[in-house]
Amino acid sequence: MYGADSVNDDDSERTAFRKAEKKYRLYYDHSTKSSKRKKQPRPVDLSEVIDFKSVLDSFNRNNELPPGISVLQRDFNQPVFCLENRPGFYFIPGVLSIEEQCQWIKESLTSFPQPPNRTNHNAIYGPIHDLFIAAKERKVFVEEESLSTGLDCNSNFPSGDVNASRWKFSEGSDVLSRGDTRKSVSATVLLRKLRWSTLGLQFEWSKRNYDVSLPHNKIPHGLCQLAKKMAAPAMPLGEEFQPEAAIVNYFGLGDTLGGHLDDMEADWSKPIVSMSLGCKAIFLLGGKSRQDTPFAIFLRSGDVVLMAGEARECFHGVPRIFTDEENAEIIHLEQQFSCEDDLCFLEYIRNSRININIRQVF
Ligand SMILES: O=C(O)CCC(=O)C(=O)O
Repeated sequence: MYGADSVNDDDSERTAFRKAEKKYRLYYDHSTKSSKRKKQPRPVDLSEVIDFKSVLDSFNRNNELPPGISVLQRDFNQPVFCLENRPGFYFIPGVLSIEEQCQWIKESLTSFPQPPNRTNHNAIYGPIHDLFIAAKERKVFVEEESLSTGLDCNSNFPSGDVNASRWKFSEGSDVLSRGDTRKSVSATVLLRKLRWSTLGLQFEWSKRNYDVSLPHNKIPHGLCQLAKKMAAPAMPLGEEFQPEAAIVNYFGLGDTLGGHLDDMEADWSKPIVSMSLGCKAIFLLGGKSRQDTPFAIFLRSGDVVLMAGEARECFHGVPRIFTDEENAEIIHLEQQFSCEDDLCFLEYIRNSRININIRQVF
């Protein structure tokens, strides 16, 4: 599902969804003007991308909506837009306050990847504590020699965590000065390669289901409250959303989320609540077949998407994030994260996007 590298060209145009992914993903042109080859992002035609920020502006100004877009007639404190051809898909532009965006960016980097929550790094390194702090302190993750032989890895750790505890953060200078031959990786690289963490009930990617036997903490109360509020427009009348699991996706420049369905939850009448934080992205919302031409939609920091009912059967993915100043649209975050203590968050989010999607599993 995840990818940061090239699409196999033979496959790339096999379906309408693939074709759209190829159209929007980041490619580089190599300029040979100077002796040094310089990578330039290939320009992409964004004229067909639906921009719900503009839709909201014109709706607020003169009550007008473009063809194919309607507004949900339900009590919510701001307009909720729907795509007439994709029932069950809802878009709430810019609904998260700047303070909420900053809070959840911070949590996504500090507390959400903490064990027992799992991340994509578990399978290789075991549980990692305090990765963000280690990256801030320029630490290096080192494989401990003393434990690397004769350890019955399988006995101590849950599945997928077989290498746990063999790795430890060290001061970067210690490792370098000793001409150390142990395997090592800088915390900064690990942070850049953090692609997901899971909250609440833990999702087992290899089996594509929730493994309720895995140790887990409840989703934090504040996030539950926010998700319940955001889910309300898409909930069956009189019912309240029960957040039980969440996946946090982390995107750096060139990272993509390939077209997929979220079909592992029991009751599709309940929405997935999906929040965007950080750099702007393109979201592709296809149909029930990969052959259906997807809608391309901008996602900005503070936007919330709800997918319920029939929309749960629609392929979707993220082929592109924008990190350049003009397109990333994170000036408000730059202002909010300007104090000394927050610069580490700013450094990360300037080149990244975070998505938190919250689910009711049962
Ligand atoms: O990053 C996004 O906005 C979409 C995330 C998503 O589709 C997923 O995690 O299933």
